[in-house]
Amino acid sequence: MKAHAIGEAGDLFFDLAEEAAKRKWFQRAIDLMRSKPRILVLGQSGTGKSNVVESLKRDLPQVIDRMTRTEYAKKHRISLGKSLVDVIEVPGQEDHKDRRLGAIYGMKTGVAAIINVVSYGYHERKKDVVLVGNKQIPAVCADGSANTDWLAHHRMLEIQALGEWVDVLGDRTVVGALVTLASKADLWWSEKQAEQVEAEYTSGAYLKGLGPAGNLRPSYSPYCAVAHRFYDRGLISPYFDDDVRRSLRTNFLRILLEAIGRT
Ligand SMILES: Nc1nc2c(ncn2[C@@H]2O[C@H](COP(=O)(O)OP(=O)(O)OP(=O)(O)O)[C@@H](O)[C@H]2O)c(=O)[nH]1
Ligand SMILES: [Mg+2]
Repeated sequence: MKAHAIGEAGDLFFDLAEEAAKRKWFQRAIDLMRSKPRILVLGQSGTGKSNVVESLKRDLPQVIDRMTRTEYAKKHRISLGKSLVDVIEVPGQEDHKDRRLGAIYGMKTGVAAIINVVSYGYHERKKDVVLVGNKQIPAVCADGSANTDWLAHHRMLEIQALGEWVDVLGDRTVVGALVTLASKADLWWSEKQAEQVEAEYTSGAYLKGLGPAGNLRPSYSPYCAVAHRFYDRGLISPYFDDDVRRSLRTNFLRILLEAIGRT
């Protein structure tokens, strides 16, 4: 072959390679723009939603400071297994009810799954005292144990919060599945307590509070996003360690992938 013919063949090869690369990038850009399965993360302020979302991005996220609350609904594009998904978290604070309802009512169709984050009442928010009636209830007792009145009050708020969305989203044509995620297992983990927490979220007042959302193939998963002392001074369960955290994470990711049909 003459030198100039070799040169032309070479140019053609490079043109084709360049074209293929362009198309690949173009396809990738289209794939990225195309809408992804949406996962909506709900739950009261301080249950641990944002830390759960961060733990979907990396195995061990930083503990979010309790003064850093989510102010607006946020979308995160995250790799889950082999899929990209859009995870939308809502602000849980009472003051942000309008913003939260805006995000909930905006979900007219196509929510692959809801993750409702609860934490057995271990809500850690800006204040560490709550006024119930005329009684001041601190979160943590002097001996480092969590105050049972604080826990009971916040469990009641978790059930109340269901009322904001179950009538709108408790519809199988809108939402594919519901996972109740009982986070902060590092604070409450033990064999006996794990049974108690599971019963709390699979029966009784919580199940009743789900109302129509009981049709969303509800599943339950205990979880821990980060190990952290309650209000920096509470006790961590002596039965909890990093092996437990990892196995809960693996189990939750399996349940979530199953829920969105991506196993
Ligand atoms: N022990 C423990 N603490 C956690 C865990 N996840 C979060 N926390 C703590 O709980 C606090 C609240 O968690 P966030 O994820 O910010 O709560 P949120 O539900 O996003 O709250 P809003 O943004 O107000 O709606 C954090 O500041 C952490 O201190 C967990 O898995 N275990
Ligand atoms: Mg948040």
